Amino acid sequence: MTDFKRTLITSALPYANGPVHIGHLAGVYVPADIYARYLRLKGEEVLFIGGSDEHGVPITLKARNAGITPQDVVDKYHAMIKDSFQRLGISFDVYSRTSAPIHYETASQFFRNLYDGGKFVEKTTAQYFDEETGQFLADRYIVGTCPKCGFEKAYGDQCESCGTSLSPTELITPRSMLSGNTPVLKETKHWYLPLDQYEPWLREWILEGHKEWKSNVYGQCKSWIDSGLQPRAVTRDLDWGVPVPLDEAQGKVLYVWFDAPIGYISATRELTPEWEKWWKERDTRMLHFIGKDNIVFHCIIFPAMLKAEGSYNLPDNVPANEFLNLEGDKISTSRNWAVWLHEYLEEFPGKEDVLKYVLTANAPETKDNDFTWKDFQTRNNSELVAILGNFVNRALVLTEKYFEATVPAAGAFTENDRQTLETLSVLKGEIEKSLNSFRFREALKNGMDMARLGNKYLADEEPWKVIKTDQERVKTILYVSLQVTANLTIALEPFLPFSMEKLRGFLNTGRLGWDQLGLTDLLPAGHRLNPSSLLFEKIEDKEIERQVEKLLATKKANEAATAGVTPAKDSINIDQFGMMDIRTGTVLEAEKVAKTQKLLKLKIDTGIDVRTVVSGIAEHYTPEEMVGKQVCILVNLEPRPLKGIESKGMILCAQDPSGKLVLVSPETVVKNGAEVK
Ligand code: B3M
Ligand code: ZN
Repeated sequence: MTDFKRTLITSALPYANGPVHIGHLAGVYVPADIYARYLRLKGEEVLFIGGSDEHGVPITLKARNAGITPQDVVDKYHAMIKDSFQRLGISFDVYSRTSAPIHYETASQFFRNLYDGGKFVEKTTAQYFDEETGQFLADRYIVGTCPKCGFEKAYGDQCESCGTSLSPTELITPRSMLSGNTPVLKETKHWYLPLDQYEPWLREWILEGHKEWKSNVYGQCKSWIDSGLQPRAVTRDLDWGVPVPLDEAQGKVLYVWFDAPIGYISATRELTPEWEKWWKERDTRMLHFIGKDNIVFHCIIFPAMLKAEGSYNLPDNVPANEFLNLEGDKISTSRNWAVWLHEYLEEFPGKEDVLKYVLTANAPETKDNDFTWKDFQTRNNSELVAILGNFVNRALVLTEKYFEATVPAAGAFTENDRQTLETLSVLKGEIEKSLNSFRFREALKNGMDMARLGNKYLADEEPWKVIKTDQERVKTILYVSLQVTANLTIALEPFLPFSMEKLRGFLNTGRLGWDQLGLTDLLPAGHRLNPSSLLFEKIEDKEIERQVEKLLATKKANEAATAGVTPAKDSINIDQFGMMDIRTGTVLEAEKVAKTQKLLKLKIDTGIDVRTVVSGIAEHYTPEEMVGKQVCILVNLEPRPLKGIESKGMILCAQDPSGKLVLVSPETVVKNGAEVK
């Protein structure tokens, strides 16, 4: 690493088509936040950039399915994501979005610069087109069988089963996501970034120049480069995105993965007029925090774009993480298999730091890892409560009890006192070493070792016993313990910002800088402490059981969905249910409706009146079977004509996934007109 004056930290822009979950947090936002807070604490110049990625086909598909506009979709999720990040304490300097006008301007300009500089290759190729909807089928608008693994629902840009990146024309038996039809090939012109031309440079820059990158990142880059890079289209035939700024490109937009990383630049521009200092001055260091599925875009494609443009810095490091699983299963938005941040914040108020702690202690840094609720509880109860909380609580409470909440003056130090205090700067060195190489779980462990040090010290010295014989000695013991406590507020500040703020409140001290970490006189004798309370609370079994049950319900719902059971509808309130007037009634007469397969005409005594109902049950019940049966009937359904017969109401049936209909009847005969509710 060369000398640098400032650090620009970017974190992957989450797609604004759903809320953020623990996988996103563990992979990207929690480590990025820890690093940003660490640098700020060191007094370094740092910017931490975030924002929502609001383009791409999944967003337009979601909008289409919900019958709303793509802008409606991104407005909803951008607001939700931004709010939940803020509540968790992710300390972005700016959280922008790629539908912002400044982004349109920045991304268009970037494209123009490359275009004017002759950096693109133009190609007209045959691409799939849906004749029914009159649309080209880019990326996720098309599905088909994966040529590599045979998975039948591979997308036009990627097979989610084997991970291979694809182009639509590679799919076997392609189908349109819009109409389900087989698409036809039609010619269209696009602009390509000739990645093949950058291959020698990428080899040199990454494979020779960045051997220090994490092995998972370096390895992925090497395998991409070794398998040969192809020109990549940076435009698409879509109507949602940044329009291609060329007259001849009507109806075309920039590919989402072209505009999204430029979003980092737009966000910096939104924040400060000095944005160029952060992007172009060579003494700025740039770091991209991302998940492993984004490595190729941040290590190969975006750097090639920046290189082609010519005036921007390249990333110094891309500390990408692997994936976090949940209770042994891959996290999945579509299967609702996730712990959603906004729900966690509602269900565990005041425990923002606990989530960050667990996700860091168990971060998927070198391999995929598993989040379990049991582990969450154990880490809270046996680490945060039993190690950290217990130590600071004892130091504070004993000082309150013996010395009226005032830091006592130390006498002569024993060997143990000296060693304990000296260990503080040793631990500082270890935390720094871990953080500087993006090993966050180890850094957190180093930080917690400081609390372990304090616990061991108290266990060795037993001030609660010594107080009976030697009050002077206890003054020294608590002086030392309080210095350890004050050091903890610095060492753990990047990881547990809310809790350390609370602890500083108890200690009656302001925020201390990283350069003060390791000092042994942070709290002078005579300094008054504030009243304290517990830093962390135990999490009870029932809270964990509730979460496990919630996941179990999700699992059941998913199983039901695969078995063909329709998912539950949105909830309604009791008044809405009460609007339906359902009664018992007896079928008096029944006959088939002429020239139909499915319809029976029924005369029913509803207790209120005798009326005619036309019902689609002829394939399941004969007229003879129906006569005399007591049924349930929705009597206040608007009358409607069916095959020329006015049908007044609807009889209730259960329908199984095969389509079979069974009448819903009272268990024993009741008076006609009884209300069903
Ligand atoms: N939105 C992919 C993702 O959320 C994409 C990241 C963009 S970073 C410029 O995983
Ligand atoms: Zn595949």
